[in-house]
Amino acid sequence: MDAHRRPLDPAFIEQHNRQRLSALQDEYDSLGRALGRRGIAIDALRLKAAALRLALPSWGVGVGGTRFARFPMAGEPAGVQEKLEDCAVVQQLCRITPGVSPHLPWDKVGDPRSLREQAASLGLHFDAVNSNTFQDAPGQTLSYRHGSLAHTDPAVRRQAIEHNIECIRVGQALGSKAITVWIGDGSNFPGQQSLAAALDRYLESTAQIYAALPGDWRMLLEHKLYEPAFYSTVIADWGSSILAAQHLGPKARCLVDLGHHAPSVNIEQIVARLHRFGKLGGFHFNDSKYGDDDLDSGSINPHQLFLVFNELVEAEQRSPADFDPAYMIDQSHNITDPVESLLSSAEAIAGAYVRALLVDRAALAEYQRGNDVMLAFQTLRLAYNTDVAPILAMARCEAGGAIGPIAAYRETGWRARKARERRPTAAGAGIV
Ligand code: RM4
Ligand code: MN
Ligand code: MN
Repeated sequence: MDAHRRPLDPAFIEQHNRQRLSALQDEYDSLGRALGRRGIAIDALRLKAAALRLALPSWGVGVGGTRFARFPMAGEPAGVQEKLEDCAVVQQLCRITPGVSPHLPWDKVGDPRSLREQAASLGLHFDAVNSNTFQDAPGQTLSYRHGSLAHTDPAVRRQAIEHNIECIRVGQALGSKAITVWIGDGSNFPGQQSLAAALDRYLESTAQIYAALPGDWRMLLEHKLYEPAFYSTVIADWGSSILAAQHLGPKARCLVDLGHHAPSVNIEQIVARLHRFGKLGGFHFNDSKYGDDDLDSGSINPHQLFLVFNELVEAEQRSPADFDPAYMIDQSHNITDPVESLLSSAEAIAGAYVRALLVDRAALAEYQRGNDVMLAFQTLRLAYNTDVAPILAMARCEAGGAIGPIAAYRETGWRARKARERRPTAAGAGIV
């Protein structure tokens, strides 16, 4: 790999780390002794933290907006090439995000193979490709106003199916191994559509996409409760999702976007259920207070994120052979610098994972067997209350990332430099 194409100078990160390493070592050693007294080897945790992989959303490095406004930021990326550069900055600083999940047609280019090479030269690769039939692309023949894969008109369905098949072909050229299908189809008024027939049409369309999957590919079905449809959504919940995935076949799995559930739904239980039936395909990590807010991971409910990872760690230990969910971030950064939000989110997700690894599973199982409610709860509490920041920082530093990723990013002056170099964009890369 030609390291010279990396956007940040590694010597700069080394310099940043040199000033912080002795304090970090001190904190790491102290935590190591404390964990040692609990029978936990800190070095094994550090290696696990270093091996975690989270794909970045290509649309997440652009500045997003709401349906009221978008406030562009000087220096934000305009096209997919610039988006990759910003993803590479995130990866250089945190070292657990080498994958980028592209969105088509937003990231459409004439030659996907050269885009793949560009990504490789930046130290990146492509993860699951996302199809988009929730809006009309410029020049598109038929409109998705009344739906796409579940539309009443077979010609619209065909167009949406063909778009998904094209996404698979582009994804193959990019080196992806999965397609994520989220549709906006649904209804805004009672009586607007037959709830039963809409699902039938969806199943028929997705079966045709499924048939075009290469042998080693997965199709990730993403459910969402509401929006843009406000009365009913065709794949509204994990129940519809798992039924569809079972109907389609073994390559179809369910994708859990943390923001796509009703408030207070027990998402960790959904995770356990999906895994139990071999249908846990992956995640879109983000956080939410009210709905599909696409806020930074762990910013609103870090405990829920921990509980999700608690199920994942348990699932992996129970059946390691069939455990391989894809982890992706899906966020919209409306008022922060997206690079900083992604760094903060990667840290929060990795932190939830390492805390979940701290849970004494044997003790927990024993307390559960004996119905010792309080000590079972305290087993989780002890893990959750442990500050694992030194483990994450040490893992990052060893991998060539920054001990303090956001501080280091600020020191680089990346955004100010890009504000001088990049053309101001009316249409940015984020979602509105
Ligand atoms: C949706 C869903 C999809 C994402 C779009 C942009 O709400 O989360 O995963 O591709 O937003
Ligand atoms: Mn999503
Ligand atoms: Mn969403």
